[in-house]
Amino acid sequence: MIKFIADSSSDLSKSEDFTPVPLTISTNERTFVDDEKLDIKEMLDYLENYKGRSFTACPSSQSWLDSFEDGDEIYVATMTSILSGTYNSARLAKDIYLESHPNAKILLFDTLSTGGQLKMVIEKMMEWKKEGMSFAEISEKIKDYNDNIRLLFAFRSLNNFANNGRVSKLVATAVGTLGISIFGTAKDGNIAPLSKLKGEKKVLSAFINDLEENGFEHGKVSMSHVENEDLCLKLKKKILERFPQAVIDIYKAKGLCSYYAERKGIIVCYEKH
Ligand code: X90
Repeated sequence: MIKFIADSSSDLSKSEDFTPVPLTISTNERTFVDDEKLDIKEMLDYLENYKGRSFTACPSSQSWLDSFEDGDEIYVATMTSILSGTYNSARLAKDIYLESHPNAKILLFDTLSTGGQLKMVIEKMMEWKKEGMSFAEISEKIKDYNDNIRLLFAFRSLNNFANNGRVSKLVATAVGTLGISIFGTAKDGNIAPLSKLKGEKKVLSAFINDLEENGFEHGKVSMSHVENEDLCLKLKKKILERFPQAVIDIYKAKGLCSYYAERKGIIVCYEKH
């Protein structure tokens, strides 16, 4: 059986060919599993009122192993190994699975990114497979495809990043101010803030400028948001005015990305050429 698998930061839902493997979001009192049953609004409300600390955890090797079940040709993509143990735990599962299934083929790919980029990588591998590409060809081509995707974000807060030691407190402060967004990208597998912007107009221009500077013309754009469809629709309109051939997809972030992007955050990934 051919399987496509990614951790839940891909924001992809379970389907016949695709299996998401959940991360978890926890406080000392509750754990939220980032699966189909998670009520994201309820989680965000709870965390907003919770006084103590919250944290996330990568999937266990056992949950990766469970997702591999019955697979003989398995394509796995993960979020960045620089910020999460997700890739390593999948690597361990891969080794264990191959011991008991020596004829299976497993491609395990570290996107050094997350969110829409991970989603686009999985969708591309599925598309290639449908077109009849072999395991070897897909394994060879996926890095170039991944390198051609750029991730951008605009967040109102970096509190959860800072509290989990994934960005310095210094970068995180000054963002909490009303109307200020932090605009940034993913670089070498890490979060890389680019600028602080005041007001929605500046945020929209920052996205458009970035697309222009990177030579965007007619690729796919994947936008995820945390309770902010409005900003995505505005950005979609602006992108289409400037690049009428862009193929734009807007959707709600699932649990893990919602936790880090926080309310009103958006993540935009695009194919540069
Ligand atoms: O292992 C764990 O507990 C998960 C840690 C995840 C930390 C990063 C989550 C990013 C979520 C933010 C996108 C912007 C930064 C991209 C950097 C690659 C969404």
